[in-house]
Amino acid sequence: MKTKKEKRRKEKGPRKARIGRTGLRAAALAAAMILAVGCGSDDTPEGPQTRTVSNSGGADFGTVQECISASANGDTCLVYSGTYRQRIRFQGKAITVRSSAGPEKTIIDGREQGTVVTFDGNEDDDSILEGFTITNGRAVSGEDTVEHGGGIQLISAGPTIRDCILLENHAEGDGGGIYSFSTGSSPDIENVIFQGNTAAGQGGALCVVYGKVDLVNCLFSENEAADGGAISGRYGADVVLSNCTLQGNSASAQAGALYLLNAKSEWTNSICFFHSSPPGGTMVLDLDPQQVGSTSLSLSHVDLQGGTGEVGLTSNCNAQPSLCSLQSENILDADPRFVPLTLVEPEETPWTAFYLSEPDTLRSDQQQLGRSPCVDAGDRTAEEAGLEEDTTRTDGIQDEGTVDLGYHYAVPSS
Ligand SMILES: [Ca+2]
Repeated sequence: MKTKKEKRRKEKGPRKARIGRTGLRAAALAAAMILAVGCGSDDTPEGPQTRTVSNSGGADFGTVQECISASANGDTCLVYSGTYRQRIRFQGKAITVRSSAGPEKTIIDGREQGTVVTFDGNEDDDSILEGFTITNGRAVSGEDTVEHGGGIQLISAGPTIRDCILLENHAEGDGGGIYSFSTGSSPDIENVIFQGNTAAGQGGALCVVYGKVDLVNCLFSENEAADGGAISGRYGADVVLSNCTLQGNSASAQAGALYLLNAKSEWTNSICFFHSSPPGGTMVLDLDPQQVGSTSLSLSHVDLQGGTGEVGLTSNCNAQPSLCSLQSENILDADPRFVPLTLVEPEETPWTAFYLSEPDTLRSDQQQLGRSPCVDAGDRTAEEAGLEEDTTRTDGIQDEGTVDLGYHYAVPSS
């Protein structure tokens, strides 16, 4: 899994904006160097630095936080495999914190002591968290803790979170996996798996209050909450999903998949199946008439169990239909024919991958299932979706032609 993603990352390289800013930084450093030399300073000017982290020795630092504290904008913390039992804060720095061996082998374990990763320093997309499993976060009210965002909490921050697994985090409030708050928050979340996260309130995997969250190629599986088993958006939130799979999430009060209150959400090329919630819909549009704003949901090329009949409107929405809207096109309501494969990592935890059935593979069980209706059901090519090197197939053959719906896996290394 990791190798393919690393390859893709390498080929795509860092974002252009980041290269541009790094270039400016380099120019500024060069100017500083000339000044420093001119003044006879002994300081040795340095460009962007990469520092290493290992909890078994042989690296610059033993903890991720020590490395972050020592880093300046443009620097990288390269974290070697291991389980790091700690919580980290980005401190507003435009740095990359990434693992060398991928999320299965590099785990940040919050030990149920609080939120595992905090972004609360106006970070933008030059602050990058990449290649970790984030687990055992626990958001509870307390002197040193908050009740929202068990795995990751974002307050006025828009970092890039990439190639991570949010596994079994919990919030006493909202957002078991991730809680994103404030109009200034606009994280980019790419290739992230949300598995088994829970919230006593809203959004078992993700809760967004104000601000915009972009989710590309993410998997939400078996997350639980009272409202919005997988995702909740409130009060001006804008939750955009493309090529995401939501499966088996559940809600005890309402909306196993998605709950929206004075918020909007747009879904493209995605799958939403096998959810559990009380009657009223897998997706629920709600309206708080005491607050400004409206609620809207747009679905395009989505395989949605029950079709748009599973999009429910609350009585407040029904009372003001002009403020609650659903737009949909190319909705499928067909069993996606997942081929669940049991994976036994990270840390020996068995869990399931959701590939799409493809009878052209040599697996006899898939030949009986037939081809998943989600294959080639997207609105653009795999290349246009940036997923031409990833796969929905158990044999790892890359997606070609029209993009398949839902989450794509990295192609295993041969
Ligand atoms: Ca395809």
